[in-house]
Amino acid sequence: MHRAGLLCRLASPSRINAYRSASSNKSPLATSTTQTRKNSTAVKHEPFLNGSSSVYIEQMYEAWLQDPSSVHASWDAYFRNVEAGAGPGQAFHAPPASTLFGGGIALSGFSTPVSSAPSPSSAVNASTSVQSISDHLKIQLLIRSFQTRGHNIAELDPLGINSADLDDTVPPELELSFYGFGERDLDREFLLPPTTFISEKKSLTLREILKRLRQIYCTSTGVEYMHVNNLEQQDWIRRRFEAPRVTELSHDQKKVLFKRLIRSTKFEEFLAKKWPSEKRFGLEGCEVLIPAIKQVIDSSSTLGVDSFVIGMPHRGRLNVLANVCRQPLATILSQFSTLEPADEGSGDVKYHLGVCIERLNRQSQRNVKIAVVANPSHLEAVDPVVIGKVRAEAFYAGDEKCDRTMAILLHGDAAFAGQGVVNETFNLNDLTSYSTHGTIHIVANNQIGFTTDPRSSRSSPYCTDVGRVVGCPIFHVNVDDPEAVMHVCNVAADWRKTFKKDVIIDLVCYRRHGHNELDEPMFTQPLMYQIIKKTKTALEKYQEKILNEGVANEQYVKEELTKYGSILEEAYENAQKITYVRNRDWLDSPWDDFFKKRDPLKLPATGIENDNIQHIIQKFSSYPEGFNLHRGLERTLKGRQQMLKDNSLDWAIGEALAFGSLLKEGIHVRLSGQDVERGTFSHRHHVLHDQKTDQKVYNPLNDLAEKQAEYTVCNSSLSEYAVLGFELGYSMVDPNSLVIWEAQFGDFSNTAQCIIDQFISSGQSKWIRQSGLVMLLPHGYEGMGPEHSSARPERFLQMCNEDDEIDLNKVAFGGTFEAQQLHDTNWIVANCTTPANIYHLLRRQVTMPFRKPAIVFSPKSLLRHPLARSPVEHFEPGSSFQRIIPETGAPSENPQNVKRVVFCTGKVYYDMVAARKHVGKESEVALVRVEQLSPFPYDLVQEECRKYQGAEIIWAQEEHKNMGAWSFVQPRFNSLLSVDGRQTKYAGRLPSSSPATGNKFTHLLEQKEMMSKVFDVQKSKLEGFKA
Ligand SMILES: Cc1ncc(C[n+]2csc(CCOP(=O)(O)OP(=O)(O)O)c2C)c(N)n1
Ligand SMILES: [Mg+2]
Repeated sequence: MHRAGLLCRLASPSRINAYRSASSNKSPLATSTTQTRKNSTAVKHEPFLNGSSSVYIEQMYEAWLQDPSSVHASWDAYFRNVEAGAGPGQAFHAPPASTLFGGGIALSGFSTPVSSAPSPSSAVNASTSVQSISDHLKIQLLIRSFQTRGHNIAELDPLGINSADLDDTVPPELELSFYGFGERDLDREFLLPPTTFISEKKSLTLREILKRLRQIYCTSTGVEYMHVNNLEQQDWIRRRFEAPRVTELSHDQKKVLFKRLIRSTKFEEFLAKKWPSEKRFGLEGCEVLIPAIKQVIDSSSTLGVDSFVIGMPHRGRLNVLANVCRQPLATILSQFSTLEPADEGSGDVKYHLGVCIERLNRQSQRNVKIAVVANPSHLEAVDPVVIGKVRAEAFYAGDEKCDRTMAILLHGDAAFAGQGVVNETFNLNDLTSYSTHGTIHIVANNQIGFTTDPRSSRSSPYCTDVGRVVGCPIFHVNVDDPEAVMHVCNVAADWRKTFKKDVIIDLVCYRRHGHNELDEPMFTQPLMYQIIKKTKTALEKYQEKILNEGVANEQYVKEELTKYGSILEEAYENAQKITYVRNRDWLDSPWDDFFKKRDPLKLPATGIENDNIQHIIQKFSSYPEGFNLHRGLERTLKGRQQMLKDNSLDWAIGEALAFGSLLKEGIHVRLSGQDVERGTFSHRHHVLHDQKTDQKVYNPLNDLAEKQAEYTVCNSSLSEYAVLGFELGYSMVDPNSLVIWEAQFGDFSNTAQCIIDQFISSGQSKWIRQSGLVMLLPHGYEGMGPEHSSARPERFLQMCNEDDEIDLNKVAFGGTFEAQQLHDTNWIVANCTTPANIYHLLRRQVTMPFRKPAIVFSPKSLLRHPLARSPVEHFEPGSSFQRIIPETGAPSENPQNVKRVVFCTGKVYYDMVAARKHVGKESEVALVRVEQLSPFPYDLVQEECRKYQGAEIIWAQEEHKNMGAWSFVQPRFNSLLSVDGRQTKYAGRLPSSSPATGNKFTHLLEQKEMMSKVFDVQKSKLEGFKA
């Protein structure tokens, strides 16, 4: 099926013509005089012209126009006939039985002679000329077939047993017989089409053409690029692989390569010798990975890149840290000892750790920064994080096109083909607010995934096929030809620099040992491992090669081997002297300056001055003159002005005041997610669209002040995993920023669960890396069914690191209690009910002296709820984030009359306010909102409980009992209350497997049942109640 697809594409003129008319004005057939246009149409309509031959003939036609003698006599005759007005199919004089494709497709319509056309070349034997044209077309097709399919038969497997594309057959179009050619034709000379660069000469014998094509496309490099839909880019690649001698290295380059192979190979050997029973996920079988990464860095650095962010899995990671980043060897080796950690954090296994190192690149003589981003076991999860980090680095450096900043992503073959996040990440590359202008991907394709054969782990021919979706070239290369590897690395770096697009280097290799060094591979891959046992290392092979070529002598080889051996031994000795491990040595995104300036237990104020509030709202509710705003939005903006007059600000204004004030303070704000520009629930409208001019937009929050920071608000692709990962990576670069990811509905965040579990909740603990990322997760039971009600607060709460018991004898409330809690938490979980509180919470993210992720359950109906409003004073100096919003009505004035104090969180509060009124219990039930669930506001909860001494204490929630905050708050309440001999009771829905009913009637019924429990009234009392 795969092959048939390719053939169809080769033979599709409509695609080629459509492409050409859309992309090229230069074609003489499209732009010359009327006469030429007419003739070109005739040429185009010739029945023998298919998509692949038309380019060739068009170029010949162009040459003929300049100089008729520049083409073969038969073409001269043909073009003259066309010029003389011969119609489609009539310009050729052909024998009736001629065939084009080796007996496959018959040339029809060629047999009618054009008697009326004056032809000075009528003497030319018609049969000979058609045969010649036909043969040239075959040659052109042959060349194109090698360009398209040559990689399928390239010798890519260093073991010589597998085919990297999982197919051992030879595509027929790569065989001479397919074209009807045989031995007799080998020494015939053919003109070369302009779509090849295999020779500087205009023609070659078939023998030479074939030899060169096989050498270029079918030996140790398989170049897969004909899916790139751009002729300029195709030609660019052709030149870099087809031109004679392009892949040759100088003696010096060969020596550098040899030394790098020594380091890579001997590093693994050394670890294996010293720690034979330790897992290290060694690189044996793909040692060339180290020289490959270094070559990419050398070339890219020479081309102007000075910051590299690397994402990679376990395989060869220690080697990369040692030999690419040059993390001190002793520091790496000390990870093999059982040493006590000297600083904070729970740490991680050695093959997951990150680093960030600045050093001089010897080849380019430029300073480079290389960061390897810490990652979990979860393969490929780090990809979007790396891309986000690159994007942020480039943003802060003003490097708009990522000329100086780039990502290198390393992959295993099985993971690259199997993990969906790879595709999600690829899909970010051309999106304006997410692009990093090209990533270089390197696959350590050892043709196995743990114990699984590629035939069981992918349905596509190559493990790299995902890259075809975005049209990136793919260079497959046999690792036993390290010089070919160096060449593709250079081309990849140059490609990225020139076209700012992704490129994949597929290092086809093997895995010398089991999945890790303790695994027995013969259990599952006996034949493969019998061959591996007999296979020499790439270093041994390359050593032989350079000795044979006279590039180096035995003494040089020995000296180099000894030199690196001593370096390793010395490092080993030094490692023995190290008595502790420092997690800080493994930080991928250090913020030293940020922490130096701050008191870790001081929480600065978050209120802003009234005139600032007025200014931001005024901007947020207006638009430039001449801008054609939608009528409905005009009303919305007017409504915002009215709210200011009424001193009753809504959610959208709360958000805008947080963002706007930070922007004016020079803090970059980025809000990303699906449809965030407008807001899923149409409350935000941060990007206004002119109703008459396409693409004309106005973003008021980017028009606040001349010196403000940039506000990026961007609708994302329909991805959670990659986009959340991206924003996390973005947030890691500069602590003085507010980075927010918003889910369309909170429940969709679980498709990004790995980023949440492995990075956001545990990142600081594992890698001492902080992030102030905010996740906005719309949440609330509004009868929208099981999938749009719950953002699953229970899951986030369950992952909080806080103790669910408090020892009141040991803890003192007041003072720095609140700051200390925030300092110690792994993340903040909040559910705000007022615009002012979300505003303070967002501002606090940036004013805090440290960074913590914030999980915020955000509202849907509250965005427009008349009670969910805040007065201006609640944003002004003196106001601050309220961890708890106490009861302020009648019950708080007469607490002794209160029979029940009901704690809750989120939007259900407003439902309860309505129900309380409905059942007439406004003075005897106090309603308290817990706005910050974690860290749990023990101090304030205690205060509220003690205020209502005689009251029953209730936790009310709209989520089912096995969901929501109940299981989180219950032990906390009880550990507080036990000293006073009290405890809390649950009021809400019963346990359930589904988060919410899909039936509106049942929903309303459940709401009433809940209220009857909360207020301790008969259900009948709630007749007519609707929340
Ligand atoms: C998402 C995920 N699923 C499963 C695993 C378990 N696992 C660890 S390594 C591995 C095989 C990886 O194969 P490949 O990507 O080819 O890399 P290699 O180990 O061959 O270098 C698997 C399945 C994992 N780490 N991550
Ligand atoms: Mg593998």
